[in-house]
Amino acid sequence: MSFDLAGRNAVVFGVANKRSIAWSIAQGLHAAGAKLAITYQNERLELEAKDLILSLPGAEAFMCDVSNDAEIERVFAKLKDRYGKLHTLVHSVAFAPADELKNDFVNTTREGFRVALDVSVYSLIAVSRAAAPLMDDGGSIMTMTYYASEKVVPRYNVMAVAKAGLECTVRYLAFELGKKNIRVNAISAGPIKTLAARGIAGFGDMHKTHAERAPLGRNVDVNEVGATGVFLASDASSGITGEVIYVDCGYNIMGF
Ligand code: NAD
Ligand code: 0WE
Repeated sequence: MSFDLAGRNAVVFGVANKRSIAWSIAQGLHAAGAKLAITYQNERLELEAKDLILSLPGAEAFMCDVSNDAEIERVFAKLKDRYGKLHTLVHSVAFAPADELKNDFVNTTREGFRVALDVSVYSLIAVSRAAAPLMDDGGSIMTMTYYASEKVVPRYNVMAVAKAGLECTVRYLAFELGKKNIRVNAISAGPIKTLAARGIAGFGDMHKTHAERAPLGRNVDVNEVGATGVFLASDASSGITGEVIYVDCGYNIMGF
């Protein structure tokens, strides 16, 4: 599978370590010839993320906490300066305070709700607004979602509300940015053992059951998500916008 992204500039948000979905997409974009800017959240992740990012020839690393407007502004000013134009934006960021994914949904706190929707949903609007003026040749924006936005997955809780909001945000952004030939889509990935999944109680059992029920009889590999990201960045997906694309070995089609 080879898509040619030579001459394209991409920015990827959400690399924490080598298991991150963002890292898999970044590697795929790089292999297809794109020039990459990759962001990581904060100083705590800097050591691991920066080494990884700089291991990709030509890639540049930027720190950006997406809950901070000034940091987003600062990063896009640098991107404009360094690259001029942007063609692809990957948003692979989500967070809810740990307690919100442990406690009963009915006890969701106002602050937990605010943080989850701010980091996991509003940030897509903020980075898309900042990226659009750099996407003079049109562009492709993608984000990561999960099936629990539609059907209940116990303990995904306020993150499910956030993902439902995120998928809706994708449609509204796709509508408005369509006139600039900017496409906006979401990839709905099956469960993958990343840092964000690691701390979740019962994730191991869920992962196993998911594989048993999926039509392909296995779980998705992170590089299959990476390949879909490359497809969405490429002209091969030029007619696709506002969509949620499932990369879940077919799990979502099952009723029983
Ligand atoms: P990950 O932990 O590697 O990535 C999550 C990223 O979000 C991290 O890099 C983290 O630093 C970043 N982040 C959190 N708060 C931030 C903030 N305030 N500012 C900037 N960055 C921030 O885990 P992942 O599984 O690769 O998650 C990436 C995306 O994929 C998320 O949107 C997640 O919901 C989604 N997703 C994951 C799975 C799964 O099973 N792992 C399945 C479907 C969708
Ligand atoms: O989107 C996710 C996880 C997102 C996530 C993970 C954490 C863990 C650490 C958001 N916020 C936090 N906050 C933390 O403090 N996934 C799709 C993976 C996931 O998480 C689940 C799952 C699955 C699958 C939580 C409960 C049930 C299933």
